Amino acid sequence: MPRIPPLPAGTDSEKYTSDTPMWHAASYDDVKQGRVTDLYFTRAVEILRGTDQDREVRAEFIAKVLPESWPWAVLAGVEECLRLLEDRPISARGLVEGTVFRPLQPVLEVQGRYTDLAVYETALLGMLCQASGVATKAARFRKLAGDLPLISFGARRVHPAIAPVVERAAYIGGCSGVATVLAAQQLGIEASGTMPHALILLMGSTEAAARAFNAKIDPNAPRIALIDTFNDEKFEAIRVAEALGRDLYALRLDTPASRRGNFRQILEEVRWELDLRGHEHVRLFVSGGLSEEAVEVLMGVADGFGVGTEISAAPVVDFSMDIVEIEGEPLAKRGKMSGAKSVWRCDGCGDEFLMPLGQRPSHSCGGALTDLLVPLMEQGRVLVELPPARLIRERVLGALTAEEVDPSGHRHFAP
Ligand code: PCP
Repeated sequence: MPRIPPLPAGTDSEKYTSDTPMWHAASYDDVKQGRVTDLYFTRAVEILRGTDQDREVRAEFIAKVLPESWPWAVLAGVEECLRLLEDRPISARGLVEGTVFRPLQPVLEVQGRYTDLAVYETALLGMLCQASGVATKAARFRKLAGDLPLISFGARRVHPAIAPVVERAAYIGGCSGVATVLAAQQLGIEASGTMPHALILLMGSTEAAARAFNAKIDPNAPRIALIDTFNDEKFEAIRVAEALGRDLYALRLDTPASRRGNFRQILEEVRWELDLRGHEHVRLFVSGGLSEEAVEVLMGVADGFGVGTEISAAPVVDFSMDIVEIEGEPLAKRGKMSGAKSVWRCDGCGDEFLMPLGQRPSHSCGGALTDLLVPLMEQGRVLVELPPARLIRERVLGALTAEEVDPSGHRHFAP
């Protein structure tokens, strides 16, 4: 067993022994105990603890702007935030996981003695920023792909210790499935996949690999052959379709950029040749460096997408956590609006209103107004059902089809 490099002096060494294999990742206990925190928070606690200045605060999480000028984003990571704060003397209000939100809308507010919550700021932000970015990117691809299969392929772009976190966010955002086995198990779904180029190289031909797949792999697994390894996609498609016949479910084109040219025309040509020969049942899946724009161009000829980097390495949503109230008195730093807030949404017209907590907007479209910031935790006790990712994903899909994400955004500030 290779020895783990010695830890910096002062680390509680009884936790890290040479027979405790670990990556350069934080353990559950490291995060839960607040060890994944920025030093200046521990210093603030050291200065404030036991003094009159250590007071009850409300601090809210807001993104002033969204990446790539997104007009909306999908909130993900809330469950882990609540697990982190559970059993701590902290209360919280917030949007439920999977809610579509907009810039400057509070998504979470924590309340408690400052020194009880300070060391969690780093971890809370990390849990929300990354997961919300991934979920939003997945949702943006879902809107472009309509009801077509959209598989998250991107675990290979992130550290394996957090791959299930990233794939959960991609699934919540609207991906139909995920490629990593562990993530699929945690989500309670079947993992999605086809075949790697390596299999075809070792089997000597795409046809041989497809036949072997058909002979050896679980009969319930869809037969999807990768057809860009050796030869032109058109001729590979015909050969594989004729070899597998009705057993063939789909072909995957992962055509390298050096050969891609007009990818849509390649797909149209393959589609033509397959249909001409009676293989209308064979679907065409695409993957490889797919961007939102690429999916938009391929709609109408592609029957499914595998997206990796664009989703798993999505830009983070730049949330910040800021005090907005101390001992019940509104107070915030320059650039932030002080005081606890409500985010009202009209279920009639979709309009949204940011109001001081306790104030309702005057709105007259006849729809019912709901404050989206709901009590999530009371003194460390979780108050809400934490639904499985499957149900959170359904909430997101519902929002994507509703008015909620139309470009205008319907957002109003209090007068
Ligand atoms: C992999 C897969 C997708 C890539 C990586 C991940 O390609 O087939 O095309 O998607 P992304 O480009 O959106 O990040 P290769 O590694 O070339 O294929 P394989 O692993 O099958 O050899």
